[in-house]
Amino acid sequence: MNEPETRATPPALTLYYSPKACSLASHIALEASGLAYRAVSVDIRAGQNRQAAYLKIHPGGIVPALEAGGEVITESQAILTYVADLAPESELIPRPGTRARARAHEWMNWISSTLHVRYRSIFRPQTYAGESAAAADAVREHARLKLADALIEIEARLGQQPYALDTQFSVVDAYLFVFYLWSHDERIATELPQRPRYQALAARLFERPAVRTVLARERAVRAYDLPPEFSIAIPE
Ligand SMILES: N[C@@H](CCC(=O)N[C@@H](CS)C(=O)NCC(=O)O)C(=O)O
Repeated sequence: MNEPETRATPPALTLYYSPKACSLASHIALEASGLAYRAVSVDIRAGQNRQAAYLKIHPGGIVPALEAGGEVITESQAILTYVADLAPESELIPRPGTRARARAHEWMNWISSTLHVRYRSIFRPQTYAGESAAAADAVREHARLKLADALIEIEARLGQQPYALDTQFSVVDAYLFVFYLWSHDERIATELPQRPRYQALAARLFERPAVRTVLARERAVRAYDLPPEFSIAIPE
């Protein structure tokens, strides 16, 4: 377990995902890595994540989970980093010990702890508000404002470079892609700030074969909507 693993000695990999959930990032990373893996859908909307079979894999009933060599790894940032490190020639994350690597973790940690939380507060305010409907409304309303701030921050952080980490596509882009899709969810119900850099990034990612393969696979399980600018080109 403590020896570094590489593509030469990869463990058997199984990703548990739900269509259009945050697990989409791990799904794209695995596809982009070129590693052999199995993808198993655990549809949250159908409640499959709360069934005994899945709770044996992840007692919290959360996706993503990655089974790797008999162990289960959870948390998107951990899975994304592990998958990228397993296939170093895919250059999905900068090498350890570099500032670029620190930037990758800076992005991923912010996405997990801030960006994702804002969406969750809108989509499932009861996570933070408990049973009270009034508290849920307050959480949702506040999160809408905070989501707008986060999108403005993403625009600023993206700068002029083609990808989140400058010129190299990475797992950070896969992670950002998920939340670009989520920014088109009708439950947000308020106008969000313009996000041209984020949109350009998402359009660039949408052209990548790994992204298209994964979207087609997930949408065959549950045909989720894509932002209007993407819907035409997706192969069914
Ligand atoms: N911090 C976790 C969050 C994972 C998470 O929130 N997963 C959601 C889907 S996006 C989930 O499985 N929700 C099911 C539930 O809460 O019942 C990560 O980044 O992997």
